[in-house]
Amino acid sequence: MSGVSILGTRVLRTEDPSFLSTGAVYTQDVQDERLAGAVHVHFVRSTVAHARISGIDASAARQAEGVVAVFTGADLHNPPGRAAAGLQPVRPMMQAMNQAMVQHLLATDTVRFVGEAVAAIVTEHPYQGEDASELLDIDYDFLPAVVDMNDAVAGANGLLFPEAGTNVVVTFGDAGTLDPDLFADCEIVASEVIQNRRVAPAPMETRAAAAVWADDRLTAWIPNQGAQGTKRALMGMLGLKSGQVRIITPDVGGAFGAKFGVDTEPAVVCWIARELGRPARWSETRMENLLGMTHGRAQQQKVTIGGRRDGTVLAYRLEILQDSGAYPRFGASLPSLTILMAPGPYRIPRAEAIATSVATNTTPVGAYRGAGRPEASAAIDRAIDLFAASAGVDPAQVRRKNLLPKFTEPHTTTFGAKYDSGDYVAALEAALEAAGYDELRAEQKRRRDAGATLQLGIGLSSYVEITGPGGEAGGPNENGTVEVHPDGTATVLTGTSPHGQGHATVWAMLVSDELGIPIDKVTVTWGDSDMVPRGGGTGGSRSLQLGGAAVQQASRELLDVARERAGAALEASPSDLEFDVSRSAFAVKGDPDASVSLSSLAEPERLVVQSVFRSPGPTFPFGTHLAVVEVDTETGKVSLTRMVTVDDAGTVINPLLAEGQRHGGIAQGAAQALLEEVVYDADGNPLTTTLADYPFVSATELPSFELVDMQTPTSYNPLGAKGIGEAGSIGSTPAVQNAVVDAVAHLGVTHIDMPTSPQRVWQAINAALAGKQKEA
Ligand code: MCN
Repeated sequence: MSGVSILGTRVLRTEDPSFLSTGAVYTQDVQDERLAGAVHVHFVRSTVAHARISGIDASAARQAEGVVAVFTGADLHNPPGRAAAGLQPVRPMMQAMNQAMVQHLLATDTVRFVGEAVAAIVTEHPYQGEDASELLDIDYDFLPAVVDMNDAVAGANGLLFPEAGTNVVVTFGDAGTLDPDLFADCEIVASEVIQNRRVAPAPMETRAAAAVWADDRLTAWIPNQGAQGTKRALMGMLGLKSGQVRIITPDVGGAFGAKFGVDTEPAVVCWIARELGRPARWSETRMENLLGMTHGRAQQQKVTIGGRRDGTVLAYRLEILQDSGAYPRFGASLPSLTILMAPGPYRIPRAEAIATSVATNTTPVGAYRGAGRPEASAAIDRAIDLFAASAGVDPAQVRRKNLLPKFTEPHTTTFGAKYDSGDYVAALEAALEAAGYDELRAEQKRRRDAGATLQLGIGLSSYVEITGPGGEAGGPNENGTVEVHPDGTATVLTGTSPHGQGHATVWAMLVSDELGIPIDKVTVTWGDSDMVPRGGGTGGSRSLQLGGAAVQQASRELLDVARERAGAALEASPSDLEFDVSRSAFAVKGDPDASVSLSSLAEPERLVVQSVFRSPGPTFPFGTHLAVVEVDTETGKVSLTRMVTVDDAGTVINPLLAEGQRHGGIAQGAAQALLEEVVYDADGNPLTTTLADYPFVSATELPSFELVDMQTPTSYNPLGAKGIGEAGSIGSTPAVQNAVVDAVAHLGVTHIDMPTSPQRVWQAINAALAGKQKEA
């Protein structure tokens, strides 16, 4: 017996009342008595992109007010006069990557990017470290900086790691195997080198750590996306055993992929706490965050696309150069995902993709919302528009013609991705209809004919992406534990780790839906490696389809256990009982008065079940984004006026949260197309080190988004849900970029690189007009 399901309804976030009243407790705010008397760590960071450290004189800094200690890379890795502390440098994550490219916890003999931590000053009070850092004398012997990815491949300005013998971190695929005849039968071939710029994740909460040791055991509070993965990474750096580490995840003020695992700074803070026998804390400034936290994207992409004059695409090639930054982190591996998703939702008979990741003297590159898939989408959807322009066919028509037709059984691409279900044409048509595509084109024509200053651009992107990938052998999986208590409340332990996604609300909805316990009586716990020792954390938009499914499964299995107990309590056969969700009670079929409440079955023995949900594979959400922009042809200024999106993530469990995720993703994706870019000068000096220089998007630059609902369930989990956390950032970037190019295409512009700043747009218009004049 069940009442009306709470699933699919717009339940307000249960997290919000405390966020809006008492406030969040970020790592910086943690008031734990174990942290009383903590010292404060300040990192002294390299001011040069590439240099050998010829000497560090810390004597004056050590005398400065409040200074407890000063540590350098040598103190950590080669302590003079005593055995090394067992600290491990960070090695590249994939075996195939050049293993000589190691990162020490503090730079030892060489600095490789501006912002690299060189020394740690430990003080009694915060801010004393910054003052003392003025007295720390670091001598650098400058080396040429490798800033441009193309220079890095060629080894033009030297090598970051001479012992590696190359700046190439890893290659995916082999240029030698590319088919010289790939485009042989194509009537039209279009090609362009496009820049998917480096961007900064810029979460509101910057990085931080707090650490204390007791009985040779570390407890560390670190903002992260998965305590278990953070623990593993920290154990590796500090040479610790599992039983020696407890990670606690306080509230996390945004992460966007960049708080997965752990950076070197928290490891140093943990080491310092042990070394000094005192708790230690660290939190960074915004400038340090922009310098030191991993950046995202940073791909140069050569796209070549060919086909028939009627708009049929026959062949596509993507050649990627990935900037890994100074040390190979997650970003170096991301081209593999870009390659996997290279053809997107299109049916392209012949497609090839290869990639090279290179080290440069810049901040390391990591995951950033979408991680590898927005790059694939940006490449193919820009290519589709280049092709449409060359063929003289409307870009919507080219998409319609080349999208894979609807499928309900998994479809395997030439790159080995197994798309679970999709209806890409329906998503395109829904977006076109919602936007009023034909009227928009008519309005565009009117403005073109009138030679208006403000031209209209319409841009499309049809995407498919992958969520919930990976997992150990046996497929992507996650665990969930549900316990019902005698007082009628329930607790949930989850291996996911929300930082804005609202799992506390949705996991409670799932429990409530199965067990009939009101959501305000369900407490969801995560992010403490002692309480939840196993878990894959939150990333790759995996949480609902794996972690949520595990919570639902655990609830169902708990009911099985409870049914046996209820049978004994009611002296009835368990099969003669039905569970009445509306009363949260078992009753004998046909005799509702003979009943026993679920909570009363939770004693004397605990009523608790842990379950692991395993999916047959990742799922593939899809959709179409349509952007409308106005471009001022005299100044190059772009205004994004409409953003119409269809984002199909299967069955939606909480539309309010799913829409919120779409909003955030669309904003970030549009921002990449319009504004955001981390910039370095030729010597590797970062020019975007404050939020005044780094044009972080805000509501003023964005229209109200027009979200169209579409839900094509997946069969890969009982919820029918795919991921929605990143989709917004995947479709929006190419849609907006395509719209900007479209607005000025009639002037002869064929491509404008991101971000489409007024300067770039103005230059593109002028270059196109000058070209036309020359032709004339
Ligand atoms: N949801 C739903 N129905 C669906 C899919 C999802 O109701 N079919 C709900 C889920 O219950 C959950 C939310 O939408 O509350 C997102 O779920 P999911 O798509 O499973 O994604 P994750 O929870 O795994 O979130 C990860 C994703 C990633 S990878 C990044 S990066 C990202 C993002 O989420 N970073 C964020 N969203 C963010 N939002 C905030 N506020 N801050 C970040 O750092």
